[in-house]
Amino acid sequence: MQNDLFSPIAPEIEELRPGVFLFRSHVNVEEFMKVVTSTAEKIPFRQMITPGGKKINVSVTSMGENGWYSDRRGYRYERIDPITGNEWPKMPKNIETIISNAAKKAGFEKFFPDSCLINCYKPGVGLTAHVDKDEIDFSQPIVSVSLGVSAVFQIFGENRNGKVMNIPLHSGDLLIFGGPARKFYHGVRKIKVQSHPLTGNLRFNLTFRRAL
Ligand code: MD6
Ligand code: FE
Repeated sequence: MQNDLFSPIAPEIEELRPGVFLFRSHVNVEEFMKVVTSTAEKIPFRQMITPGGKKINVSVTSMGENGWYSDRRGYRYERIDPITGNEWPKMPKNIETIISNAAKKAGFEKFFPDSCLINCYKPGVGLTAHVDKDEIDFSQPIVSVSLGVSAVFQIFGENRNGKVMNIPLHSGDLLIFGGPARKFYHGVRKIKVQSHPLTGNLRFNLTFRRAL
């Protein structure tokens, strides 16, 4: 389809920089929020501790075969939640399909996530610059879905003092982080006080990963 300056239709997918693809308003927010709620009913959101002993501001839970976990012993993926002793809730097949299909459109043909980390942000909470490096295969992307109030996602590049690219993320947006960007520093600015009909003043972010 033609898509020039005068086209009234926004492109479905935008490549913001090599390896970073944005799909605006791509997912059904109610459908994804139901999955967040049912996951949190089984494994409640909690603040984890970094290996250095600091409490992480963002609250997290997980679904899928493996859940991301952090404490004094390090960052890692666990099959069983160390706190509840339970398996992480299953990743619904329809959700996995939506994610794999989006990855395919960005050129990642065989992305089958085995983990989804769910972040919960209250107003004033952000995420400092980091690289996700607890996964085994960096040729696999990370696919993220934003729900609730808006945020500013920041990409710094190969080191954390690189020139920052600010990307506003709204409810329903899907972002793919792969290729050369997979090892780029990125973070989330402190969330402002806002309101969303389904989440109140909260933002949720789901990151689908191939961990192991
Ligand atoms: C967030 N996202 O948007 C945090 N990491 O709340 C991430 O840290 C992230 O969105 C890797 C790939 C995509 C992401
Ligand atoms: Fe990240």
